[in-house]
Amino acid sequence: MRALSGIQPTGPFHWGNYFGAIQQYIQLQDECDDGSYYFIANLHALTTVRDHEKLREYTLNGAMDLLALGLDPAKAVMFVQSDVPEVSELCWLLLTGTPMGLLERCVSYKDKLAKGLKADAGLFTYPVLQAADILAYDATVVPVGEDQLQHIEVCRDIAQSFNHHFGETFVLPKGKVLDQSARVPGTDGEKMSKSYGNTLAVFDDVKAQRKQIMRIQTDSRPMEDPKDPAGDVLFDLLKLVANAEELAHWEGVYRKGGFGYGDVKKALADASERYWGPARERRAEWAAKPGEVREILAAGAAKARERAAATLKRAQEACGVKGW
Ligand code: AQP
Repeated sequence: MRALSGIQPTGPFHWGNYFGAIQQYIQLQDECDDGSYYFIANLHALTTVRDHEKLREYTLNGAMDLLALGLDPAKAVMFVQSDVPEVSELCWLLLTGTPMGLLERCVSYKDKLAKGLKADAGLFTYPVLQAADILAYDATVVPVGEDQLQHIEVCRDIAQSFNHHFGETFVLPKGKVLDQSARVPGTDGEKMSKSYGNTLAVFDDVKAQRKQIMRIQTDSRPMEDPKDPAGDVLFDLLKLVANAEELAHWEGVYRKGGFGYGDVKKALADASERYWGPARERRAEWAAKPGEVREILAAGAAKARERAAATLKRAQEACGVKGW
């Protein structure tokens, strides 16, 4: 098994990124017998971040976040997407055979349009660059949140079509989601998403995080009514950071009724502070060592390039743009 996944440096990483994806990266770095590759997707981020200083800052911060959360460069290859130019070249080979209709059906693109976000060709063709990212490393498994599963299907379609036309070239990957956190809700109950302004950032300072938690939207059911905790945003978030005892307590309180959401928010803020405390300390240590982080990323890029170059050559020969 070989794992590959990327995360966009479009802003501070949030609970959805961690519980949906990063948590899996950390598990898989121990489980993959054929390596694991994780990258900061700065080329993808260019579709949203237009400030070059911010993009640089988010890229380095993203790497520091991953290290603080437990990614270990001795076990996994960590790099920045743009440091492997072979992938962009592979992307063109794939784009030439990708039907427009396949991309037009992508939900994340349609959602962004529906929410009034500006669409450009980069956003529209995002799944093809993502396919190149995955196929370049012959990844067999792609740990992601639920929102990305459709893109992995698109990747498989593109790879199958290429293999069909030009002969077996690409390994077909499978997406992997965690049942309990495949779609973490944001402070408005919608999918937590950087571009929707509804996030709880992993590394916000304690005060800012409390403020965000206090802003979580709750329903207006009468306080005295018993409530089903299933599907309740506060309870869903509590499940991610609270221990079993606290959860059992709050489940009982919900079912009994007669409580205020303010108390649950306070419990969530306390649990969050405890849960992220150790990673926050490690994050402060990495922040003091930007040179070391850059070295880790450069070493990772060298390993990643070697693999991507071999795949690119295979694809170029298969489709006839090399060896003529
Ligand atoms: N709410 C979520 N629940 C579970 N998983 C999630 N992921 C994102 N949001 C949730 C997973 O995090 C990984 C990295 O995501 P990304 O930064 O590459 O882009 P994204 O999925 O589009 O994340 P955002 O926050 O929603 O960013 P914007 O708004 O910029 O598009 C992916 O594996 C994703 O599934």
